[in-house]
Amino acid sequence: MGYRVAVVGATGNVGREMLAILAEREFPCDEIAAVASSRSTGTEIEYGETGKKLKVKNIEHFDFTGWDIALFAAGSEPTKIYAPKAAAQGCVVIDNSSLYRMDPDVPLIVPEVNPEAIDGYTAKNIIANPNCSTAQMVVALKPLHDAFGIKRVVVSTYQSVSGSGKAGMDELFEQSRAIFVGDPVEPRKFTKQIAFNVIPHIDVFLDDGSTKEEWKMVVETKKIMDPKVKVQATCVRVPVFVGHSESLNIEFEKEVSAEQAQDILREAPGVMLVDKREDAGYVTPIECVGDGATYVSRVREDPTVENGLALWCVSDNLRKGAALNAVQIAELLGRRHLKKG
Ligand code: 11C
Repeated sequence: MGYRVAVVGATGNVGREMLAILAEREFPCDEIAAVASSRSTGTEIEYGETGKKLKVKNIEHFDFTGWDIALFAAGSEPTKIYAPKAAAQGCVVIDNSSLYRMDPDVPLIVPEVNPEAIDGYTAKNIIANPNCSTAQMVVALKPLHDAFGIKRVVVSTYQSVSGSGKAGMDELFEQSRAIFVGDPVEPRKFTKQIAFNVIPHIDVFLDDGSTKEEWKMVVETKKIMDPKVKVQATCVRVPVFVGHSESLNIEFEKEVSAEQAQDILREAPGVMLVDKREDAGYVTPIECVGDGATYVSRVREDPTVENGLALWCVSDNLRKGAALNAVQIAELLGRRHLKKG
């Protein structure tokens, strides 16, 4: 006996990945529904590579009663309306938007980092999935925090355009083509030209001069891992289709060597250490597309601070950063709470 699972926002980048990952990981589904806005109603969408096609249902008329789990990848506005409705109808919502992440009654979960926090989901029947740049960072940081105690992290991100949805991917493609054929380049989704450029601006500006993406990395890391850890982030959009990269400088309470950190990371859940200190002995975003791991490379001591380390971390932002983490949460929920069979 399996679960009845609805994927809401099934036609978007993350929704499609959710369906693919549910199929790939053979999540025990008795029934699966692809749900989206009225624009997509009636279209067909593939359920992974199973050959099975799902007819997209209209969220406006979808009744969540009797459904066990709804994976939401619908953005904040529709989520605001339909996630509480689903939760009230008895379906546990696992939400990929930023709407509920900082709600004290909603657990914010990365299964490798804070699985036990999921037990608080009953307060609202909602569980939040973190921002993609936070998820991969905390997977890499947690084993090091457990061993050496992190005081402060300085992170600079190199975030792919898929983080801003299909429109961002289309814009990078169109601008690259336009530049090659000599057509004019018009920024639409991004504030400046993204092709052959980098943009130090993701999400809106806040009063202190940081951006909301940077703020998310700070507050989400504290909620998931440890409120005492200080984080300073600079988030940058780069002309890469899929895969977010991060350069991290970490200060620890305890003395740490690069070798000790490598040994810990080699065994850490969700981490893949690729760190050969030779040409191509590190990971780039292209190599992690379609994979679930958080790759860590370039681990080295940072002699400019006491007990400092620097490292490079890369992951598929649509997978560990979104869809995979959501499915892992569903698996965790099944193991700890919604047992079947
Ligand atoms: C980006 N990290 O790369 C964002 C996308 O809060 O879930 C995900 C935004 C979020 O643009």
